[in-house]
Amino acid sequence: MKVLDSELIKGFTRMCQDGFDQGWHERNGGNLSYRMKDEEVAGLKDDFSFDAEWQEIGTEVPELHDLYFVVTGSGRYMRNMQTDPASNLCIIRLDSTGTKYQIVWGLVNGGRPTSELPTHLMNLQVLKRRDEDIRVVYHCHPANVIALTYVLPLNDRVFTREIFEMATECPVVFPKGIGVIPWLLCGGKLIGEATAKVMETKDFAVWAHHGAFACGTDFDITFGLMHTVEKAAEVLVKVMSITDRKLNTITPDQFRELNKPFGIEIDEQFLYERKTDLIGEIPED
Ligand code: 2HA
Ligand code: ZN
Repeated sequence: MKVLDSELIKGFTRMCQDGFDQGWHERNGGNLSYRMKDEEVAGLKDDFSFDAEWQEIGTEVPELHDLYFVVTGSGRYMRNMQTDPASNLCIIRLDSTGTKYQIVWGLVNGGRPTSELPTHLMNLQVLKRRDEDIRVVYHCHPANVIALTYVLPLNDRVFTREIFEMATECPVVFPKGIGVIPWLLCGGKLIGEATAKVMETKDFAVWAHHGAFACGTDFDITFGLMHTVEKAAEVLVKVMSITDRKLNTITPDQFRELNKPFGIEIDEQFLYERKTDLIGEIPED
């Protein structure tokens, strides 16, 4: 089968377009990666070429050796992915050591995979270890999540709890919470390591003053997670633009009520008792 006719590329580029339509991808902001299934590789391999040079990834991901990934191109615009996938994204395969990649399809006018390739692959490596079915990693620049990184403490517990309180759906969708990473230089190994550390236990990482990363088993789950967090962040931005304190909210015991009916286990570290009604209060313990 031709790569361009595959459901995989249709799903991948639809997600890019959906993110652009949400306003999360100004200019060339954001990137998307997907770890291909063996049967997807087998079905598309006839359309691949194995002549391109091997390039350094810039980090080591030995557990991903010889695997194939769909990734957006560096400097490319998400708004162009659906109309012209062959020039704007690529399929890469990793070498037997997990230190080099080769483009086997796409970026027909030249170019490289996303500048955030080290972070994507380091995330995909820890995620594969955590759950073999997690294969999508998505990065975008959602305005409300970014805005909150200027006014909330950059603390996983506080950030998660404040977002949880903005929509009952939140702890059901991401009971393990959000990890917050302080400002770090993007594009390199250090920020990749920090993000991968979050992904060892959580599905969502915030890069302060920059954007967010979400992961999931498929495009719908991953996009839906980003959408849920950004929607709750929007509510919090609205609340904080009215007041710095809440008159009413969801209590820790009310959150605990969700566990059984929804088959989840909300991490108790986020259900601390509040001493005040101030938004962004840091717990003592
Ligand atoms: O420009 O979003 O983090 C792509 C990015 C880099
Ligand atoms: Zn970015």
